[in-house]
Amino acid sequence: MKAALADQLARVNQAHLLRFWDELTEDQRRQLADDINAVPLDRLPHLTTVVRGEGAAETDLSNIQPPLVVSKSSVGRAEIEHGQSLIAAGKVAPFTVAGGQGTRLGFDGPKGAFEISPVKNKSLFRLFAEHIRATERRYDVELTWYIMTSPINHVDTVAYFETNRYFELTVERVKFFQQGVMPSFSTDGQILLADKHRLALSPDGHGGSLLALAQSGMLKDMAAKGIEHISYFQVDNPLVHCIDPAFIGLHDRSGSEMSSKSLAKADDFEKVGNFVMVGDQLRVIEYSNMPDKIATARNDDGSRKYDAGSIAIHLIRRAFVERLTADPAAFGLPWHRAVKKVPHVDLKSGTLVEPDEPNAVKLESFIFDALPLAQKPLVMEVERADEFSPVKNAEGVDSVATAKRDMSRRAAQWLQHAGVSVSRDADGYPPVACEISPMVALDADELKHKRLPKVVSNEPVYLGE
Ligand code: UD2
Repeated sequence: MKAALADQLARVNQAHLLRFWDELTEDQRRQLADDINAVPLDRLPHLTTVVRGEGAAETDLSNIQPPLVVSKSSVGRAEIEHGQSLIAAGKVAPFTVAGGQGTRLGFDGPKGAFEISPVKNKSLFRLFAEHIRATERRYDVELTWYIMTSPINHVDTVAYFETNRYFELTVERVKFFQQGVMPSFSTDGQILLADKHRLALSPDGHGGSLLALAQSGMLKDMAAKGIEHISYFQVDNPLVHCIDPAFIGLHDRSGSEMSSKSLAKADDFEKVGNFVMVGDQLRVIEYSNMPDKIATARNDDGSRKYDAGSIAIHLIRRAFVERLTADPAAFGLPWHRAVKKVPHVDLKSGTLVEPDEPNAVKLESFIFDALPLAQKPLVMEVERADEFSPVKNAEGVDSVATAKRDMSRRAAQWLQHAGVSVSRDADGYPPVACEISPMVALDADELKHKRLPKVVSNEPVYLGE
């Protein structure tokens, strides 16, 4: 085994990975070989140029314009009904990307297990599961929920669903699959060892979901079930409408291969991607790559010129993913480079180094880089208060506290819309925690048809089954 590995590694200048081979047990050698085999060695020459900052994904912004954005409120009845008929015919599947590390939140477990709802403390996964069950009941359809995990959280994620009896979903219709990994590199392109027998590996970014859908057999599973559209969302947004008829109807009717939701940015530097047109291509520029001059540009009337923020909710045609991944060797989204602190084994001393400063390069690909490859991509703008409040941080912006408050605000807003008297402050927040289970209503209009109290008192409000 050693000779074959050594030969492969020498060809891509990574022979140092076997530096401690002779000290390893048989099991450890097998583990190291597995890690090495998980790395796309044939792509290493290209990857190491990206690592050195020579071929990273960069967009020429000389020919940039704001994109055309369709407002959700302008989507017509016919489109909504079309979306509803696609859902009822089983042609849409929810898809959650949940392979990330969730380091900023500081939660020791899969992020989807984080308990967030303001009254009942339901976890993100439980909220999505209820949304999916409610959709099944409303449209009298069986949905399959695809969930992408990664080697860092796969076992824990599946165990969490098992402990919670799959939140009453049909077990066979919750499909987990794992995304690929990428090694961390030293800044000169050497793969780092996390241990003498382990590479420093991390998930390859949510852009890896496209290849993972193909290679795990999930695309075939979708095809066999007649699923045509993938309703993609991140694990961190408790306000997400996992399946949205207006969005689906608009996307399908427009013949779009990939559609995205946007919202008006909270400020110039909000940490969301930015939808832009570069020439005739729709693209997202991540906040970290957005030049200040463009982020702060204004229209003649003083409004923000580049105001469409990406909330990482997309509809993707299965046929589009099939087209892109038909030849896996030829397919690849651009790699984005991030310099991070990565503990690693020192090759001379064999001891573990815990760096104080960023010392390593991680590479990730992003799903939104598929937009310029799609036919007729479109952007639909939604209301922030109704659809977006991510849990990213333990405190401050996009935190546990803001997500809970925003869930209460939406519930209070829906109650008021349904004729219930609720006191709310100038920003719409109620004085007490409010929560509406997706099993009671999936949107404000559905709540109107439910039996409701006339007034909300000063006790926390929970509407559930
Ligand atoms: C993401 C978007 C940003 C904006 C924001 C909205 C990127 C690069 N940026 O920012 O533009 O839309 O969300 O909330 O996406 N994940 C995986 N595998 C991975 C990496 C991430 O499944 O290898 C999942 C992760 O579990 C989470 C989601 O992708 O559900 C977002 O990941 P993030 O927290 O790294 O993205 P963030 O918050 O920087």
